[in-house]
Formats: sequence, structure tokens, C-alpha cells
Amino acid sequence: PRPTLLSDYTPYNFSLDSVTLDFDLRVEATQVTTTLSVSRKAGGPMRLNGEGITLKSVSIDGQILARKDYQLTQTELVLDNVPDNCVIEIITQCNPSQNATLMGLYVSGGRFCTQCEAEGFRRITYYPDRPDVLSVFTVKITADKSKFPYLLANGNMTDNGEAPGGRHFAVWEDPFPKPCYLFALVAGDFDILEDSFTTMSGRDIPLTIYVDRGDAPRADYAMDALKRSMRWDETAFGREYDLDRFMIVAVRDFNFGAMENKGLNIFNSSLLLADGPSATDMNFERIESVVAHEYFHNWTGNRITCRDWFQLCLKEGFTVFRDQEFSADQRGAAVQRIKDVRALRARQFAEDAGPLAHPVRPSQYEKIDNFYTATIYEKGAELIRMLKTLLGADDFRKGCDYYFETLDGTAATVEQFIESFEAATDRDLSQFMLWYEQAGTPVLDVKRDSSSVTFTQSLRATPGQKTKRPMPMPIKWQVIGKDGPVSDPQMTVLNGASITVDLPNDRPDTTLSVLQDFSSPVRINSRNETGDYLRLMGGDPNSFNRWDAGQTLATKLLSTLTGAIESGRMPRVDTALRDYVSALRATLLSPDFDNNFKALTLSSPSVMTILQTRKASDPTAAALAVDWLHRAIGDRLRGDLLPLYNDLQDSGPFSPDAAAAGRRALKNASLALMGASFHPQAAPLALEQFNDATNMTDELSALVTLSQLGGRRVDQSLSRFYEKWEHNPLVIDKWFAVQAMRKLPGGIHDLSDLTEHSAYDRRNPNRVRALVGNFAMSNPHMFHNIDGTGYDFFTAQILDMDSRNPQVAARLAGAYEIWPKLDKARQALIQDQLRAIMAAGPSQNLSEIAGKILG
Ligand code: HT7
Ligand code: ZN
Repeated sequence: PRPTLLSDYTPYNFSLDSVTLDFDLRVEATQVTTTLSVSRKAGGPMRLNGEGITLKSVSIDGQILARKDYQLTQTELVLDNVPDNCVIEIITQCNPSQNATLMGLYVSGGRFCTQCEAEGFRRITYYPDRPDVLSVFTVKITADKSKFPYLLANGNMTDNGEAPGGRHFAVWEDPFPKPCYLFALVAGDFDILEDSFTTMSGRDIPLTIYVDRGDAPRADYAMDALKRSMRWDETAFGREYDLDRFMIVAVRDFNFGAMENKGLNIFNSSLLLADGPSATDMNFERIESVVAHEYFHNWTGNRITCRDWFQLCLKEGFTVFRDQEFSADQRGAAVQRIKDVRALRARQFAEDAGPLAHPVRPSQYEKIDNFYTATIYEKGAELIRMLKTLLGADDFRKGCDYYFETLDGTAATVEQFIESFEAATDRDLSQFMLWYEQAGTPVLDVKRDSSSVTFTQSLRATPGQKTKRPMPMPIKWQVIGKDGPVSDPQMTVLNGASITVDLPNDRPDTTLSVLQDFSSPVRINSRNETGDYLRLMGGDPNSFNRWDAGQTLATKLLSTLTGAIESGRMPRVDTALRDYVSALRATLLSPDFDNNFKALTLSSPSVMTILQTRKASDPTAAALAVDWLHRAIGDRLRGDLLPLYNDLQDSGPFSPDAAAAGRRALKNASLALMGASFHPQAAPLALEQFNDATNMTDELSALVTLSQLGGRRVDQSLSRFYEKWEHNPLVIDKWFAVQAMRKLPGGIHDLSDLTEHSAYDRRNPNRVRALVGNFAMSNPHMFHNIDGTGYDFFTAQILDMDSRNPQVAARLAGAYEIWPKLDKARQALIQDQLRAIMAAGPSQNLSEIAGKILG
């Protein structure tokens, strides 16, 4: 298929003055009557997208069109002679119960719901399914009253009542013009949680969260996060909520995390429901950030939307930046920055270095669903962060205000966004656009002599982009001596290829702490020695760099260990290991750092990170290296871990706040290290913690430690866990995940057996991600088994999923993008798998991903 090109953009030739949608909801045959008031803006036919729906009739100004008056293909309805101003009525039918793509209108848990971003609306009716066609929507929903007591759509409810045959109806009007990807409809029976929020101008907004019967108490945390988000957007960005009510609905079958439909957010239930006994601290943290993210879209995405899908980062990058800033304010800036950068490096850097690399604003795509990537989201957020660093907080806010004021109600471009900052601050930001256009992660080389430092940037070719140009790069740095900093933090902006800066003072025995707070999304070649990293670990006032120094040391160790394991040599890392562990120990015992920071310092780099630093590596050797390092750290901290674990026991009532979560994180990191080093107390403690836990963080951490220790107690604990949580699907997802990430005693057969388990549901993306996704991403021993059985299993699961849900299948297949980093034997095995996928006649989504990975 011909890709869509950014350079081909042309505005739509009609404007839609209003849209009315009338849904006669029935599970197997829903009828939609669409009424469009249109006016012509340019010549040509009216082209309407449509997919997987049946056209019943089309009329213009009350005249039903004959079949010869329109063209109908699998994907389009084309109307030739449309008057300049007219009313078009289209009647279509769809089958929500058979819609396994989970795009458009579908049934989940016996309820109707919709997902329209990016191109799902065309599965509901024929329509210009593009983000730059904005209109005001009136929606009438009619459905069986007893089965579907709640009928919801965007905006405000203006009417409701009885309908014949035990049915009822509701009418919703959304006064804000929107593109159809923000349309939403939900119908079903729910438990509801209600609250309200008073905006900064004094308007009372009712807030409602709709969940499964019995789940309302588990929505308390999301409700609290919502109110905090609403307040934060007012204080941090001056943005007030606009509609008269705000609703969130939880659904269990969902392709993604959540969706920001205007006034009616729809959430994957895994990102909404939590309480202490059933949700981990990580679940609470994610819920807080995703609730905020979707709410913040109301301004960055909904009030100002995207001209076309190439501008996706305009809403996603900016909104991720806003949710990261919110989380930093709620939970602590340093720890938040570490977590964000860790995620960026693990996922986005890998993407940028592999066959799927693409710019933050791509210039072509085959299926836009495949572009909801770490590059668009996370690197997109880093670009906004750099902009703030370059401009300073005040000018950044001025630019944001200008953007919101001048582009409200429009579908904008990245250029218009950048121009807002230029107009508001009188700066030239044209070179900054390169960050949006060039794929790949730049390398920042740091070379110092006694009195100066030279920063040099370079960027390797990526698929389709051979030559690259220097980009403006803010570099925060500081000089650190043996007793701490010997200069103030400095800021250098590298605009060209290279810049040399004088050091603020000329001391021989000093170390440079460069890229503090990760001020640009680059890889760094700092030329620092082990001693420099140890100094930074002990004395860098910048928390991010203090943590990062430890990660660099661990990565170096792991790379050496991987090489030794690959070639069957004994690893020679004694001195480096001793120094690294004593620096870890100093951090652990210091009263100056909080528990979250300490836990992050203890967490070692992932197998993915190690593979990124090496060429043609054996991933199972890298996984063994990680196991080896954990064991060695556990051995060397043997005397400290048990007292630390005991000290961190918490007997008070459960709280999901950052301080309590930090205690649990450090306690469970200590337990995991005791487990990794087979501390005699590890198994009894883990068992006791598992049996007595009153919160899921402790229960699950103990289960993971037990499952790593192996033996009979693993099966017993897993069975007990299953029986206890059988009726909570979100916890059963965890049960599948723990097993997917474990070296299963029966190998791949055990994994296949799990796909036959009565609780396994191959139509449910959460469950498939829990088992199949975690297997590919977090079980290197089994997934990369050289006998190829891990890959065979995975490919079979991808193809099975592709027959129902191409979006989720394509996303799973992304796990194969790592192949160029692997040893020759595995490269060949994965290439064979990708060829098999291509030969199986995959969906367009899967074919784009598999084809690009194969190269
Ligand atoms: N803007 C939302 C994207 C989304 C999505 C994309 C493709 C397929 C299904 C989807 N569901 C939601 C989510 C967000 O970034 O807020
Ligand atoms: Zn988003």
C-alpha cells in the first residue's frame, strides 16, 4: 500500500457546520444515522472514510441517492455532486459484538464502548476521519433500558426519556468543535463514584467514574488524582476545565492505556482501579500519571488538536511532558526524572538505534496506529523539556500561554507550536525544528584539558536519513572535587558541531558532572574513569547524575561480565565490583537520600541496556550477567540487607503516597538481593511476607522472589495466589505475568499450557500482554533460547492475535526489533520468524512493523 506522506497534506474541501449521530444500539446490528450540515470550501467530490460497516442509504437534502450517484469501495464513500450548502444523511449498520479490533464501536464485558483515535470513527459511520475536520456533535443514543441503564457521550446531556419496547434514550451535546477521533459513546450498567471540583473561576463540575459493579471503592485513588490534576493544570498552566461535567469509564478490553475523548475519558481498567490489597505501588503511580495525562489532553490535544497525524507529538509529547511535571510535583522531582529517563533509555533509545527509528515528527507512515511510539511520546516530551531549559521557566510559560490563546479551537502543526514560543519571547527557534525532523540519538562527546572542556555532537545515519545536522543542545554541567562541587552549575548551549568552554576554575583533581538532570536526550561519551564515577556517586549534588554514575558503573561491569560469559572466561571484575558495591553501600546507609532514591540506586540496568552497549551479543549471557551481578551485590551487602529489610517493615495503615511506596520499594529491593544471593533468610522471609502481606506490592514482590528461588514452594504460592485473586482480573494478569517472566521448569510447554488455562483469554489485550508481551520483553532466558522455541511460540501468538486485533499484534511484534544487536545465530532465527510472518499474509499493521524490522 502507498504510504501517507506529510508533504501530501491538503485541507478538506468541505466544512462540517454540525453533526448529528443517532445510534440505535443493538449488540449484533447497531444502526447509525449520521446527519451532516456541510458547506463547500473547495471543488471536488466529497470523500468519506468507512471500514467494516454496511451502507444502508445516503441522501442529500432529503433526496435518497441512487447507486449510480455515489462510489463505494472497501474504504471510501465518494459523493460526486454535492451542493455548496446542504444536509447529507447517511444510514449505516455495524456489528459491535463481532468487532475484535477494539476500534470503532465494540462490546466489552456486555457494554458498548468506542475507541476512535486514530482512525476508528470510520468503523462507525462514513465520515471525513481526519483530525483537521472539526465540528459540533449532537448524539442521540437509544438502547435497551434494563441492560444499558447508562447512556453516555461527549459533552452535556440535554434530554432523556423512554422509548418503545423497553428501550430508553439520551441526547448529548458537545458545544466544543472537535475532530471525530475525540468522539465517544458508552452504554451499559455500572457502579459509579461521584465527586465534584470547583474550578478557579468558581464553577462546580460534577465528576463521575463508571466502573464494574462492586469496583467503585477501587476508583477512589483515580478520583483523587483527577482532582489534583485539575487543580495543577490551573496553577501550573492557567488552564481551566470547560464543560459542565467530566466522566471517566473503565473498560477491560482496550488496545492502549486510556483515551482522552472530550469530557468522557475511557480507560483500560488496569489504569484506573486500585486499592492497597490488589494494586502495586507502581500501579498507583501509573494511575496517577495516566489520569493526569488524559485530563491534560483537554487543552493539549482537544482544545488545540493536530492538523494531521504527522503532528501527533504536538499533543502527545507536550502532554507527556505535562504529566511528568505533575508527577514530579506530586512525588519528588529527582526520583521522577530518574524514572522517566530510565524508561526513555530502555525503550526510546532502543527504538532510535534500530530498524524502527523515526523522527519525532515522521514524514510518512503506512498505518498511523503503529506510530504511537516511545519516540513520539517520550522523546517528544524531552523536546518540550529542552525548550523549557533553553527558554527558562518564565519565557516557556509565556510561549505556552501564547499557544493556548492564539490557536484555541484549531488543528495546529508543530511549526505553529514553535512559532508561538518565537512570537512570545522574540527568539529564533528555527534550528530547534531539527529535533523534530532528525531520527536517532545524538552522541555528546566530552573532552577536557586542564582549563577547558570541549563538547562535540554527532548523529549516525538512520533508516532513510543519511546526513544529519547539529541540533541545539542544552548541557548542564558542574565541576566536582573530592569533597563535593567546586563550581556552580553551568549551562552551555551547543548549537554547532562543537564548542569549547573555559572551566570556571583550574583544579587538577576534579571530575565533570555533565548533562545534569539529563538536560538533552543524548548518549554521552564523557571519557570519565571509574574513579570519576565513584566520586560522582558519592558527591554529585545533582541527584540524577549521582544515580546515573552508579548506572554507568553497573553497565560497564555487566558488559564485561557478558563478554566473559560469552567466551567462557572467568570474569575479572573484583576491584571494580568492590568499589561499586562500597559506593552502593554508602548510598544505602546515608541519611541524606530518600528510600525511593536508594531503591533506584540498587536497581541494575536491564538486559536491553546491556545489549545497547555491545555488538552481536548473546542475550542469555547478558541475562546471566545480570543474575551474577545481583548475586554478587547480595553477597557483598549480606550484613546490611537483613537489618535494612527489618528496619523498613511498616505496620501502619496502607498509604499509596511516595514516602510509603519508597519504604516498600527499598525493603523489597533488599529482599530481592537476599534472594539473588541465596541468603539463608531469603526463602523464609519471602514466604512469611507472601503469606502475611496486606498490600499487593509486598505480596507480589515476595512471590517474584519465591519464584526466582525455585522449588516446590513456588507452585504452592502460585496456586494460593490464584485462588485468592481468582475473581480479580487485574490481579490474575499479574499471575500470568509472574509466570511469563520466570524460567519455567517445563520450558516452553509450560508457557503453552498457560495459553490453554481457563483464565487465559486471547481476545483480551491485557491478558495477552501479561503473558505473551512479558515473555518476549522480560524473559530473556526463555525467549532467546538458542533452540528457537521461544521465538516459535511468540510468532504463533502474534499471528493468532493478528487474525483478530492487528494493532495489538503489530505492537507485540516490536519485540523483534532488537535482532540487529544479537549474535549471528539469533539474528538468523529472528529473521526467519519475520519472514514467516510476512509469508503468512499479515494485516497491514503487522506487515508494516515486521517488514521494517526485517529491513
Ligand atoms: N491519545 C490516546 C491514544 C490511543 C490510541 C491509539 C491507537 C489505538 C488505540 C488507542 N487508544 C488510545 C492515548 C493517549 O496518549 O492519551
Ligand atoms: Zn496522550
